[in-house]
Amino acid sequence: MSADDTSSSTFNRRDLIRTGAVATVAGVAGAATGAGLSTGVGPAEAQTRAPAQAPAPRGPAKYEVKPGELDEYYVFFSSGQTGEMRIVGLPSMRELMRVPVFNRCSATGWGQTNESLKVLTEGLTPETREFLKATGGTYLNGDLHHPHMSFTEGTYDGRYLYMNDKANTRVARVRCDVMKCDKIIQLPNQHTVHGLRVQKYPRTGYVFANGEDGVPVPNDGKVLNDPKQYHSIFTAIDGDTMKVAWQVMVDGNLDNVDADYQGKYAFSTCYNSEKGVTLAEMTANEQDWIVIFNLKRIEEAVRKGDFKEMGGVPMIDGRKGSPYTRYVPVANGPHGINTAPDGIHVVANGKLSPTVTVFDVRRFDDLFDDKIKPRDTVVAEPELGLGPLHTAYDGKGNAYTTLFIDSQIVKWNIEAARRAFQGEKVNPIIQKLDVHYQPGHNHTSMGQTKEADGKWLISLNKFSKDRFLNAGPLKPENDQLIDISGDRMVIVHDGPSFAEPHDATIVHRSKVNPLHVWKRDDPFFEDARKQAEADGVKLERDSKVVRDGNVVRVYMTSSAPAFALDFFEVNQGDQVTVYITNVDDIEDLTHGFAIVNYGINMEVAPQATASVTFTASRPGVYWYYCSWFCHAMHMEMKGRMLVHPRNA
Ligand code: CUK
Ligand code: CUA
Repeated sequence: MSADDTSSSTFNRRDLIRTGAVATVAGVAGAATGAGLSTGVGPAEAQTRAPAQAPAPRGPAKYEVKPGELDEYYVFFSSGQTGEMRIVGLPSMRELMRVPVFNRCSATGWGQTNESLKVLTEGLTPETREFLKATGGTYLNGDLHHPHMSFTEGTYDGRYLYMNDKANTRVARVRCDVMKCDKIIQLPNQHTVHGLRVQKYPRTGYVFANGEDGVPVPNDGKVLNDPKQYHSIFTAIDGDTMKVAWQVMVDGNLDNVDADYQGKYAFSTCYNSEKGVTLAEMTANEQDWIVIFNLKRIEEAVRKGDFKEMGGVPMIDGRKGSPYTRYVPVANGPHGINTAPDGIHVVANGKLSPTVTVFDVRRFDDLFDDKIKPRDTVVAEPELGLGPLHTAYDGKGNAYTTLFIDSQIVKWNIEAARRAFQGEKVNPIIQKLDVHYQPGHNHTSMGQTKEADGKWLISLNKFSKDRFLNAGPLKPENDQLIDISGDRMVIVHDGPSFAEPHDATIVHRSKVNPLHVWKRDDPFFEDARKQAEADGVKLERDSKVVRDGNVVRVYMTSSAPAFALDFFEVNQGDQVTVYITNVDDIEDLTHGFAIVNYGINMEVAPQATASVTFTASRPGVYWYYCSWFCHAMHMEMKGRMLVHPRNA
């Protein structure tokens, strides 16, 4: 780090504090609380601040998204252990929607409706189904780390978002036309899935999922401390069918993954070359790897049958020495891995080492043909600072790396790093910016595509400490918005977020075009439609009760401000399914259906059908009501369920 870098970064922190104080004194709401810079800062305040933030010539007005205006970008955020996906507008950083995926959602009924339970259960492994029988058939938690949009020819195509569940080894898909999860699968043979990214070219294609923890294979409880029997698994999923295409058994623990822009390779950071099972063992070596997967060779092996079938999927042996993989040594404990928009460079982030390692993907062909040695694929290894975790790009040859321990983002030039690696006296570091505090992932606008536009960077900081009003010992994270359109990075907004956005994908709004109301023939409620047909019912027209022994189906339309049935009767012990079809087709006219003291609530958006099944185990009168505010008479949108007592 040069003297200039040190001083500019210490200046930044002091300046931010001073800026907050100036804004407060000037009576401008918000700068100190983090909201002001993107909303209400006028020209007078900008002038006051100018001397303090010397090299920041641009006025703050451009960050403002006025009331009624729309953002330029969607950000698809993960939510870590909350288990949902979040949609945020950028640059306003306004949260637009939460999409339940691995979690149970009280507002939408995700995890309770038949439609969502189908998604949540149909892709579980047979062993898990058996295991979950006692607890209702589905997991109630998830740990969603990495949401990534499908690609066509190196850029986003607006079809799907894919994401992983680190907690229960699942991969989910969200349909971008309705922003609902339509598929979840659990990966066999694998123990956790951490890194997830998708094939960029020619299209997605594969969804790559890293198995992080090694477990004995088979994991039958007979082995604890025999490292030779522990294996980590790399999985490629077919993103169209959401079925596992193939798996590769590797040495070490896989962390993060990315793919090239040529459609030939995927590559993962890999730690624990020691094959240890305790922290001391896992970090004993000075060196770990990135593992490169040769997609064409693996596909060929699957065609020719060079695999073992395990858990119903082809398992390829990709351990060291295999023709399907190459292991390139890097410093101990690499974490993020990110392909640059130039289609050439791949950066593996050091984490335990202050360096990042830069690879040139054009050399991977020669590596697999054994014409060069593994380390010959490395073209730069700049020392950036403490705790490099993830790197983003601006499409202009610069990279932005988070430094977890230093609480900074370092902007550096890839070409300069290459020249320095060849011995030239050049410092690739352009600027170090303090962020608040301890950043994990960072992301640039369209930066994971060929269309990186170099306008915005967000830093997903793990700690917020003093940046917001104290809400108790459990604190939010802090997602900071940084303008990178000029020569210097400038923080323009602090945004608190609840546990725990690891990762995000910033997509220009021109790529995404969701529906305003559901289409009646949507596959999401196909089962309901089929059942209704069998019962001689047309969902959007008929409201009636169909009895079949002690199985009862209640069909009901909803149209503001009334349910078509204001009353239905069942018997204690009946298995009841209520199908609600929202026949309103006005944008934003969502109804809900809740039954008091029965623990039931679900959302029914315009033109959708939703259904819920329960046992009418308690007798009495139970009001059901609309739970989504739909009309001036919303409070009156209700009816009664009478459950006749069993022995009456
Ligand atoms: S990981 Cu969390 S900071 Cu799961 Cu992408 Cu790096
Ligand atoms: Cu329907 Cu509120």
